[in-house]
Amino acid sequence: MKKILVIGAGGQIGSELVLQLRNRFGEQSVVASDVKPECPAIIINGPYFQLDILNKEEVRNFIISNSFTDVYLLAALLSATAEKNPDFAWKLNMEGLFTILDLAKEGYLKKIFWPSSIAVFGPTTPKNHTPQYTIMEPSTVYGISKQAGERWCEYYFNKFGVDVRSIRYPGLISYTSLPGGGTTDYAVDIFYRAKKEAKFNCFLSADTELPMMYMEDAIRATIELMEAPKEAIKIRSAYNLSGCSFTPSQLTDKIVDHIPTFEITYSPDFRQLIADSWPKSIDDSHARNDWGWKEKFDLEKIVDIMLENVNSDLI
Ligand code: NAD
Ligand code: AKB
Repeated sequence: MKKILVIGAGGQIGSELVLQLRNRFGEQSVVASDVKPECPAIIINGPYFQLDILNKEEVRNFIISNSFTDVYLLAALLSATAEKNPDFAWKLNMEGLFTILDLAKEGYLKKIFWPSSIAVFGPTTPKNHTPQYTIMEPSTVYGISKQAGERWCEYYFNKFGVDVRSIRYPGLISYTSLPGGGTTDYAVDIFYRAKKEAKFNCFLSADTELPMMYMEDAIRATIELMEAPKEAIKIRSAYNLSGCSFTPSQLTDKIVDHIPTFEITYSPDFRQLIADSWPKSIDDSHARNDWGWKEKFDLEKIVDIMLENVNSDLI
């Protein structure tokens, strides 16, 4: 019997992942947890527990006493927030991973999902169709933590047989909860502003191309990777994954098709440097070959769905 714990379940990915996991494995089999005291409204259909991943003893006791089989570890500081608090970002992003990897090493967990990011790449990485295996010299604390995490995941698999799986997510776009402090957040914020006041001041420049993905694709990829047979998973660091790539200016053109009065202005800030260090597009042929990945949402579909569904009262 599968018993799943999602840590960091109150965030942009976690809230949607919990719902999909509950659809698939049953409401009572998927426990959501987060450092937030209140269960976010979107996931009140099943069990919720307030859990701080940095409280190692409590996390260990909770996982062991409840006989969880699978953990999805999502708690982290994202790129922009991490640059403002590098010491804490390193602590949060790394310590929690070791707590969970060690539980699996000791035989208390069967499977772990831990997300990586396109932030593992850096300014010296080839920018177009960035390969799975290439130069990786991340220049942000977030990227350094994700790259180190990938190395440790692969190490725990090789050395101790820990079944840990990971994806280098691109920027994720969704409307159910607001994003949590990343460099790609502009591609979510823009829809709220477009709907609310038909204008948006973008913190990246007009021609900053970045890899992006619609959340439904990302959640499907995550569950497909976790459900794939063990032998199919050839990469134990993290898989490159691609949805679509676009610039703020290309995104604006598509929004204008729906809201002709929409106007964008540009005031690049510290996040521009982060974005400039990341790939423009990703080669995800390993994910396609190993476990059959294929995206469903292109830029046009994303814009249609987002404009129809964002609730601009939230901002
Ligand atoms: P988010 O910031 O929206 O959510 C993170 C959640 O973790 C929040 O609900 C927060 O309350 C919780 N959290 C923070 N500290 C905690 C602690 N000490 N204990 C327990 N929970 C804690 O982030 P997200 O966008 O959902 O990202 C989840 C993971 O996916 C992160 O590891 C992130 O690096 C990765 N990722 C996200 C994206 C993206 O575009 N959203 C892209 C690449 C990788
Ligand atoms: C961020 O911008 O920090 C995240 C990511 C791509 O990891 N969305």
